Amino acid sequence: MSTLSPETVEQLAEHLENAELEASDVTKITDDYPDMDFEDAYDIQWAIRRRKEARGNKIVGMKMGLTSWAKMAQMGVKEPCYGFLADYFSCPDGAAIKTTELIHPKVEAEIAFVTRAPLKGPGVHVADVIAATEFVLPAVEIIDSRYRDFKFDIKSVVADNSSSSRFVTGGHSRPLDYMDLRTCGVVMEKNGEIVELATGAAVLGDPAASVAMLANMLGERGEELPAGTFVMTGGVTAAVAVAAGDNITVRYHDMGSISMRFV
Ligand code: 0L1
Ligand code: MG
Repeated sequence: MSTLSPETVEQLAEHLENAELEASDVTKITDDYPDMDFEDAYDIQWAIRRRKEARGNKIVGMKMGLTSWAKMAQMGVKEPCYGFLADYFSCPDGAAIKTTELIHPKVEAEIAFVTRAPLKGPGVHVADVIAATEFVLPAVEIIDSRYRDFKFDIKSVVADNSSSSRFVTGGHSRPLDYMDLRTCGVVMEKNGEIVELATGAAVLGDPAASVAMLANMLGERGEELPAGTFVMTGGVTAAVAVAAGDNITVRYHDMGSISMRFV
């Protein structure tokens, strides 16, 4: 049940979106609104999404966050969350990513799905996701919480579009029946040194479970995942901080690799 008025939701959406667009950090919004609930938090996120669409941006996908124990432990929160991906978040493989447009970026190695049939919760399970998947592919997310020093709680994060900022796709897409994503190895290198490694099972036991959870969370708001949606399922490892001058390569078992540099 929402606790914030529609005017406050719009004000907070403007506040957080300005922080993103101006790359300037802010204090977590629950400091001022301690009683806000998850519905309020998602109301603010959806208001940010509407602001972007009204400005002409396209929504090109969805992401799940905090779906691995490594990420939950790193951030001290226990609930997965979702966010949306706007067109200008997307960067090509090999991109030079401008740190001047970001506050304190971190990279996450993820596995992404592209659907071919709609998924609408409640009740979506892994088998539904498998049946609705066109292909899977490597993706690296660059998160950038707008909160000072990445200090937040889960409701503040959700309102801030779950720290969504940039993402890079690359490597080779695969039909899901060709892959066992649970044993798909992922190795992240920063400046040529291995900094994180994991397999897909790190994400809720199976990255397909993350897509199912997203469809069920959207279902609570009467929303669905339309056919053809790109979905990032969450970092398989803890996120790695990056700064200008850093090079990141993520290698995936049998799906190629993705690289980017920060300038
Ligand atoms: O994609 C993510 O896992 C980010 C979720 C939000 C929390 C964070 O900024 O680490
Ligand atoms: Mg992520």
